Amino acid sequence: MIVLFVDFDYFYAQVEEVLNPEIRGKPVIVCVFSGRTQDSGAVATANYEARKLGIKAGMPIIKAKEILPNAIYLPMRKELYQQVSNRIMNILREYSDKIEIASIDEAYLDITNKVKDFKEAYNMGLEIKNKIYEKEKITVTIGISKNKVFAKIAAEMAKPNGIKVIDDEEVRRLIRELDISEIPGIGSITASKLKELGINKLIDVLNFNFETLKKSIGEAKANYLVLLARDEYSEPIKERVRRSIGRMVTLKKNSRNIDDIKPFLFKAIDEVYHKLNGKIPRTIYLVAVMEDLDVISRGKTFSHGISKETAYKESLKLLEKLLAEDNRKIRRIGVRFSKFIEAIGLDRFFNV
Ligand code: DCP
Ligand code: CA
Ligand code: CA
Repeated sequence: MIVLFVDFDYFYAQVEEVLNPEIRGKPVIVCVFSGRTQDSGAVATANYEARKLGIKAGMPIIKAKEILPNAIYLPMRKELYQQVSNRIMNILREYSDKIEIASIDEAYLDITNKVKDFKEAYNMGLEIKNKIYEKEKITVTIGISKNKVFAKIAAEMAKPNGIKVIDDEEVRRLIRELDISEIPGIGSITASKLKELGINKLIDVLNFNFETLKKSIGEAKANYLVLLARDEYSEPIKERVRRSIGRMVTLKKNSRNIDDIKPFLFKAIDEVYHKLNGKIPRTIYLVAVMEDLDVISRGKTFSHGISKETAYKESLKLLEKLLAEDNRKIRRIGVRFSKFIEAIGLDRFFNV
């Protein structure tokens, strides 16, 4: 197997830099403000300028402000980052349809049938980096190896804006030499349990009593480490089935007027129904991005499938409800559908 893993660099902060180029070069800190007091909340991520000076994801905003009172503090705009992410994932789909989107900024591509060796995989990686930069001005780091875990480790080693191959020989070396806390999925708690048992490297797992290991860290993690240590790990790339499908559009100007919003809403519905490819949803969500970029939604589940006409009608009802319950103006409007009716038998013949 040849796995190519893509991890977007300091992602939320980088999107902010792309949107506001004037903040580039300065420490930028993206925050999740909880809203309880002015500065309560946590750091979601920071650019490398801020990291160099000691800022970390998860740190309380108050603490970050003690360290860097003059950094640029921005509220998290998840909706925007998700859009950029979706567009980058679509670029990645051009390189392999076997793609596992692991999070907003990570994807694994199975490129076994697309390249003949790591050299070609590396070149594909360079091409992907260039394409993403050209289209979105976002830098990413790429890791390539024989399985998902070592592809991710390769990316961790090459961050930021890097690309690295871990070939089979280096996998064998890392099994002996890499600190066990560097293994994806092994958090600090598991790592310290392992260290107490005297397990510092993957190789140590092989000389350790499996039952004892299982008791300490649980069966799933114990099995995972044994497979890795034996160099037999080969989890396939899992193409996630899309559980929901939606579309958002931006209004001409922020509004609370149903007549202004309606054409945009119906346009979003038309586009989703086109994308549905005959799948029939039972749940509809109306999704609105408010003027302050807060995202809210209202939904309804039917006992039967939702036709496009029902979707028009129901979305307007949900919009009225949302406007009655919220007094802000709407900036973007859209719909999301889920709970698809299984077209029994059909999906075996059509690729739905
Ligand atoms: N994130 C968050 N809260 C955290 C950690 C991460 O909200 N405690 C968000 C913000 C990140 C995104 O998830 O931009 C991806 O997380 P990563 O750990 O991949 O970190 P970055 O992409 O920010 O940085 P790196 O360049 O190290 O990949
Ligand atoms: Ca990541
Ligand atoms: Ca990242």
